[in-house]
Amino acid sequence: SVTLRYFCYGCLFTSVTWSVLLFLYFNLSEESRSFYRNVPIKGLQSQGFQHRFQPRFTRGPGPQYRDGGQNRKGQKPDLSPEMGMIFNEHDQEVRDMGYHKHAFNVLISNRLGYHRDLPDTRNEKCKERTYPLALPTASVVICFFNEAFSALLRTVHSVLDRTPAYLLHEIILVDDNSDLTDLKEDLDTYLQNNLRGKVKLVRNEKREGLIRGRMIGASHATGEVLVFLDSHCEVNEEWLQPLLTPIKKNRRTVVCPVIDIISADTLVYSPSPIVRGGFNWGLHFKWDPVPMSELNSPDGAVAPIRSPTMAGGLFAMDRSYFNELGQYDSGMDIWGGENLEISFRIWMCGGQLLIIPCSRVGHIFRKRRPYGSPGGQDTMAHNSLRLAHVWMDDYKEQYFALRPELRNREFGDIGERVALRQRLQCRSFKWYLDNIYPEMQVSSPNNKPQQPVFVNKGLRRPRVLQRGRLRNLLADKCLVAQGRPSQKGGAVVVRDCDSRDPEQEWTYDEEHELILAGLLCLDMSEIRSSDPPRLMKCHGSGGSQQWTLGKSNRLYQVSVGQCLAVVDPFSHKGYVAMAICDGSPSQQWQLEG
Ligand code: LR7
Ligand code: MN
Repeated sequence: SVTLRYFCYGCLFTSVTWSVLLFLYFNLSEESRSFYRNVPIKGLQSQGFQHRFQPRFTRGPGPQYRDGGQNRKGQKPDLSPEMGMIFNEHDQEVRDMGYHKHAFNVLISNRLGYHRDLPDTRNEKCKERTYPLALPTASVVICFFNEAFSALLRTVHSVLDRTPAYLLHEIILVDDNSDLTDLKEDLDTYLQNNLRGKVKLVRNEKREGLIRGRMIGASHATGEVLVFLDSHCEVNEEWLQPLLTPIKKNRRTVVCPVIDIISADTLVYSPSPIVRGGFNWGLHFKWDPVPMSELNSPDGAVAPIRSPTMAGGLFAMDRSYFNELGQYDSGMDIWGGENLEISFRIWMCGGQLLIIPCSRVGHIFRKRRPYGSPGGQDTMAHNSLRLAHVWMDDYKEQYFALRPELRNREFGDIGERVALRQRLQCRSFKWYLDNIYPEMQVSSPNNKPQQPVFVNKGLRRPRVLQRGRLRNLLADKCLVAQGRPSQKGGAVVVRDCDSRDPEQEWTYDEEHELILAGLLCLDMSEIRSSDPPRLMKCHGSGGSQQWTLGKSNRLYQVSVGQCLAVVDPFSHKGYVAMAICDGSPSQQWQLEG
């Protein structure tokens, strides 16, 4: 329900650097590569081109997916848009199965391996900050269900690589009864061979869901602070110290990093704007702009920000305070609602919830959740009902006004949670709204929805790099809309070129979009990569609308990993399709002015 929109600010310079790095890698000694050899990881072993992308297993010497160590300000990391290129059927299968099972590009995730450098997305002022040396130790708890192996391992290694050892008490992995057998075996092998020591694995006998899963993880933890992460994250430079510092100062402080965006289609890591957590009366979490009144500290953009709610997945909390405050509601199942429940509880029962702008952790934002609940129940509704009945007093009516069908729905026994609220002598929901979330409108039904936080693409047009007709060199025809280009979109075909026809004019911009007649973007279906490309409204978030115009005249589609080809160059039908990039004449295109 949360849509993050963001710009691709210039992946332009990246491909050059990338090629240089690959070149260097090939020319490095056999010795540094033999490092990978005897590690049997299923599904990651492959021949041909792919051996270049085999993961690194420890942070030893040798090449890595580095950005040159410079992290030039405001730039994307050097991740080539062609990282997802498909070379054979095996690649295609990894990609398609990956989208099916995990809803992100697992092919790229595997190629990235378990370590990569990230752009340092912090404000410059953060880099000058210092933190006390004596800080509480952390137990990092990562609960997962059927996670893609490489994403899980990158989460773990990013923590090991970017956390001072003396602060990292342990990492606790909770396998929530995953049923992907490969994942189980691979993880066992990998943990035995590589991660003995700081990483512990707990397996749930049955599927518990992320809420009880985290409680189980926390019950095994012995560090002073609990840090929860989703299983597809990458922590950034100096992420932990700024989280631990405010907890050390006041143990009733719960802190969240800024959650940076890892694209599900390209795995590119980019900064998030500084926003804070809110919610709507449907009890969905949402991001809000930070009100001016909350920004007026002398430290401006880098001081902690009070947040009415948290997104849920990424936060740190004193372990004894977590227990004292009632952990989570163990009557909540699988997914949803626990984030608002713990947020309300923190504020109403004497704690505070802060977002720490100097701590950055990336998270893969997927467009759909790739799993359901075991019995197909709507666990979000079940969990929300529980939290509404325990914490929201009369304001639960706001929820029922939107979801009348839930008014009489069973939600199980909440006796213990009500008793907890009494025992902790928590304040009223009205107090919370008045003092912590005054922006929240208590509806009269005709209130306008609040402005979206993420900037609308239409407000800022990316710079045009090239303009002209898009001619296929073999067919000697140009790519056009099949009918008249309209707001609705539609198919594309090749037809005789006509230099005076404005409806044949494409623009190629710095965001790697191809826009026809200033109107619609060339777009690929992400679910069905076998479908031909089409024209769609521009969405501005790369992926399915991101193309590169290569040196060899190929037109490469970033999220699909294939090239645009004419199907039968001499047929009048003019059909086009995506195909494995092979440099053949049917795949050669020129954008000519
Ligand atoms: O049955 C399950 N068992 C699990 O162990 C279901 C899920 N999980 C694991 C899963 O593998 C993952 O590691 O739990 C974690 C979270 O599940 P996601 O990644 O499917 O959730 P999400 O990122 O879509 O949803 C957000 O809201 C959830 C509400 O229950 C949780 O609080 C997630 O942690 C939370 N994620 C974040 O806050 C990251 C930033 C997203 C935003 C905004
Ligand atoms: Mn997640």
